Amino acid sequence: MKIKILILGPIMAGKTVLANALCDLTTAEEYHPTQGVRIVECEHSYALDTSKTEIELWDTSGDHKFESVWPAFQRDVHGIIFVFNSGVPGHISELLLFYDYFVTQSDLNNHKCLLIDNVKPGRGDSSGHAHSLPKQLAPLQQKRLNIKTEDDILKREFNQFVSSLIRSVQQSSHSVLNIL
Ligand SMILES: Nc1nc2c(ncn2[C@@H]2O[C@H](COP(=O)(O)OP(=O)(O)OP(=O)(O)O)[C@@H](O)[C@H]2O)c(=O)[nH]1
Ligand SMILES: [Mg+2]
Repeated sequence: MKIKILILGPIMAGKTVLANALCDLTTAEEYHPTQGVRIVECEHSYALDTSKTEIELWDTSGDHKFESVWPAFQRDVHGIIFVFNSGVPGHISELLLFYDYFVTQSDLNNHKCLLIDNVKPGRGDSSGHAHSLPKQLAPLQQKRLNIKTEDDILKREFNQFVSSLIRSVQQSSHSVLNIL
């Protein structure tokens, strides 16, 4: 089975850092903006499935100059991880733009989304409170953590998220078989 997961969010939110952390790749110290998209693959063992699931992580650019390829990002997607920093002005409105295009307009179920509020140290908000999110985003699973230093928590969340995506793919293929 192959699962396609999009990583979306504003420029410099930490999407590339997150994709690298999940695939055990190292990230360069200096910032390199992603050009369009970078696809990285990792494997996942799901407890109820002895076969390994291949996961395609689509580490996208937060830059709107790549909007023309958003339809290709969207095609055959199973789940979305949104990365943002609630302490950075403008990130929540950017997040809503991505949410509107990739979830609301695409009719994707909120259960197939995970929100990661990346708390970067040194921004003065690392011990602060999470900034409240707009009500449209309330039904989404969300986690506030530092991607770089809390990668064990990140991996645990990710594994749970992927397991739930696999379950929903299996359930929908069972219902198709029942119809046939
Ligand atoms: N200290 C710290 N730095 C971070 C963290 N997340 C991201 N950064 C830094 O922030 C910068 C941007 O991170 P990226 O992951 O490249 O940002 P991006 O969301 O992929 O940005 P685009 O590809 O341009 O859309 C990099 O210099 C990272 O090293 C974090 O959790 N802690
Ligand atoms: Mg990037």
